[in-house]
Amino acid sequence: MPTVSTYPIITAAEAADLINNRDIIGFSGFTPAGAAKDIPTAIAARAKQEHEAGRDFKIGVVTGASTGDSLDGELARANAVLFRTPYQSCKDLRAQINKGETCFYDMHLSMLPQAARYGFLGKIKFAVVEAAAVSDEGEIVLTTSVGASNTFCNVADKILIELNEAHPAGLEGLHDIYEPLDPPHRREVPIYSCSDRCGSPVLKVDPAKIVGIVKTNRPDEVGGFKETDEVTKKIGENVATFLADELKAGRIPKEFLPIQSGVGNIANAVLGALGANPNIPPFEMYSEVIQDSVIGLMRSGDIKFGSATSLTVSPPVLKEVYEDLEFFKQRMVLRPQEISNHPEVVRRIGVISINTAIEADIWGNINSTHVMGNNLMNGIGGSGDFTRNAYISIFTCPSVAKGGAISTIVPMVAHLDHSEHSVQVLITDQGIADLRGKDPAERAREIVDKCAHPDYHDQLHAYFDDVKDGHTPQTLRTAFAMHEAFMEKKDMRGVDWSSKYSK
Ligand code: 0RQ
Repeated sequence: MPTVSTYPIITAAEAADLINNRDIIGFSGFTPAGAAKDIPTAIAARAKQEHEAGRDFKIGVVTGASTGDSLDGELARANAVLFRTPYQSCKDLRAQINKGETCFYDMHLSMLPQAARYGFLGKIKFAVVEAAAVSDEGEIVLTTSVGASNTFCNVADKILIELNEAHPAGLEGLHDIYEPLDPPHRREVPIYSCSDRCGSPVLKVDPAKIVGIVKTNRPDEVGGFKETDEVTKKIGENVATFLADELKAGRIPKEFLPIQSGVGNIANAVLGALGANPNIPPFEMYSEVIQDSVIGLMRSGDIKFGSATSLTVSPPVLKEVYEDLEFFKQRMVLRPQEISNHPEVVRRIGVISINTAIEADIWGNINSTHVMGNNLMNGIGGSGDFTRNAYISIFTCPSVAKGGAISTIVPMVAHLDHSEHSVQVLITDQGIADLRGKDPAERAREIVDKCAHPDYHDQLHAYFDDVKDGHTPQTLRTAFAMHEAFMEKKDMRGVDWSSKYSK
């Protein structure tokens, strides 16, 4: 790749000065991996100056998914976010969203790029993308994520690049950039197995749109994971047991099928357990994120190939990958999120999806995003892209949260992200509820008996055992009694259905 010679080399502050109040900006980043860092921080500093001078200054922030603190954290603390989409996991931004100070549109991640192209998000003025290399011809080697960077560069009027020396130019070849045409001209996405490539290793942009390059040397801000504890270990083992049994029963083909795994501590532990189970053959991943545990499993040969849109690994693990880049480039590909999460491909290649719930109800509906029905945690992310189209869709969660005061199994979810029609298997540390081919009353018994914590068995049975009315024997008067109990006395245990809510 030729060196940069034709573009203006500017400082992050100079880049920030190009931005106008209320501009909508598409930033690179899917998780903190590959997220823009210096320019958003400089925009935050500019916003503070503007505010001190009594002027309004906010920007629309569109990204691939969550980002790092130097993007979401800095902009949120500077009160510089006009709106945010499609996903976030930042403490300070979350607080503003939950206070109603910042608008947040929670979107399926596969749909974000087309929404940007269709103009549904407004005019994206700037794309701000992190790169490992840029050629004079406008060929960009992206870094640890693709996300929606290709689309942002395509639709934006102007492109600003953070050329980050922390990532080697040898990353060229890791990515596969393919962007579908829009209806009515769209064709099938030509991917028939996890390792298929159908695009370009570099992102090609109009060089005339590149208005500045900011040179930097900053690592991704990916945090580590909590150590696997007894609960997450048990959840992981239960997932592995379920999949090994499905394989034995012939409901999963003997070659096995690609795995998708969500983000977070539980997802990381589940993958570790799959790799450790001798009854599960080496497998491939068609997922959105490659997390720490995948790297060890690639080394051991338990994971044969990983397709994702981001390499979200902690700094020591990224160092390990960069030290042996050729080994890992043969075993992984990073695609645009529109392709890594594409419903057509997920359905075609038979992805087994494994995502994490905040709570599940006894009918199989899942809440992935809101605590007690109103406070946003992170967002739906890619969980819906995969769940709705999976060969088998699995949700996992601990049976209780907050030291046992919250049952994650409730009569009715306080917010609905994935409906009973899309959810096939629920797995907690207590056991495995197989919901396939079961009617609502059967599902309720299966979920309570197999997945609920013993402290809540009697209480949950008391909710539905004597309700005989309707196909789904729900009682709207009492459906949120456990949530109400938590809000009143910080504990869901001991709800007395008979005295408080007579049927
Ligand atoms: O809070 O740390 O303050 O105790 O939620 O829970 O158990 O550490 O689990 O890190 O795996 O995150 C669903 C949030 C799980 C994540 C969620 C509290 C609990 C703890 C975190 P504390 P854990 P994880 C593609 C896939 C949606 C998006 C998705 C997520 C904190 O997996 O955001 O799937 N998923 N994307 O105590 C109150 C409950 C609770 C609860 C848990 N019922 N009530 N608090 N918590 N259950 C990824 C992308 O798209 C990038």
